Amino acid sequence: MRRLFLGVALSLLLFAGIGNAQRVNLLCSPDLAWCEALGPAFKAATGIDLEFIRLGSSEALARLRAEAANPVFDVWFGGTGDPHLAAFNEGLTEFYKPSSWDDLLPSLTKSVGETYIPLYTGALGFVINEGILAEHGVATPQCWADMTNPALKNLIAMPDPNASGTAYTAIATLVQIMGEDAAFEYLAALHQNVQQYTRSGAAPGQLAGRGDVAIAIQFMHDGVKFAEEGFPLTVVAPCEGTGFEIGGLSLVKGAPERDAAIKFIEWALTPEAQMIAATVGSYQVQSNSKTPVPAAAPDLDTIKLIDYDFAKYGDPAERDRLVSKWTNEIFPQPR
Ligand code: S7P
Repeated sequence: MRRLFLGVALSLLLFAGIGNAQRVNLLCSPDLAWCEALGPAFKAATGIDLEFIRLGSSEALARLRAEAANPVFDVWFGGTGDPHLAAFNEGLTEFYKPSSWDDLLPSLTKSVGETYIPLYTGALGFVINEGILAEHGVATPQCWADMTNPALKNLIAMPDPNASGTAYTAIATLVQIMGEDAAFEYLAALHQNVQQYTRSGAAPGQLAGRGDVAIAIQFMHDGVKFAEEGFPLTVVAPCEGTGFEIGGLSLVKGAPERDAAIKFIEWALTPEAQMIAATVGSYQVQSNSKTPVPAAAPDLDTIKLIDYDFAKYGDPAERDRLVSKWTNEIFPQPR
């Protein structure tokens, strides 16, 4: 009897433990190595398990839309800000104000308001294989205007805005710098030089690193990572000015593990958690003002950043309109 009682008590304790076990299901959009490093560090800090699926910004938004009636993910970590804003506006995420809100860089919290939590920031630019340019006798472009030089035909790669948040940031940036009509004329001229539109925002840099193209249009911090990995790449900030992302962190509305999700969000914004990024080659500037800026991060103070209108260009209708316009008017043009 005593053994039976002990056995039943043990099972009850075990099941109670399992019932209380928390696990965060993460939709993770930055570089895979950063996503992979999060789980062990979060477990060590909190005892909570973490699983993730990695999807780029736009694909992550599509996934949240598809699962809106029955959410699977608890938190969306990283990815360009526009789709986080769209997710908030569509009721797919809810705003959670973390206890570290006042420690986050004011320029970032002011820009996005109480929609999503800024996780990091980084500027768009050119990632360049100077050896390939030299083979073609072309000088290193310093400005957006240089990129339509016919000598660069087939030498540029950029992501496809239908699949990539990075690409949408580039289009919205050009519209803000040039005005919409001139930006679309520019995109048509640039199209003549583009050899490949990639699904992922970081992929153009890999093409440039391998010498398949000479120039990638993408976030500069991704180019720094590839250069550090040994690819012959340099990064350039366009002279006219450039756009930037405010990478997001969002609590999924109806998150199955809401309490664990909030613990993850609180942890992810600590300097200790944010410092993990640089250890795996992700050189964005992290949002917590107490997180040291990695020495390898492109210095945003020396880059001419535009006054990016996040509210306007994060609006889902505006985003869809610009992406459709590019898809219908630019992409089909023969080259
Ligand atoms: O690699 C880091 C990074 O560039 O990837 C994020 C994002 O997933 C890019 O999404 P797309 O593939 O949809 O362009 C950026 O937020 C981040 O800086």
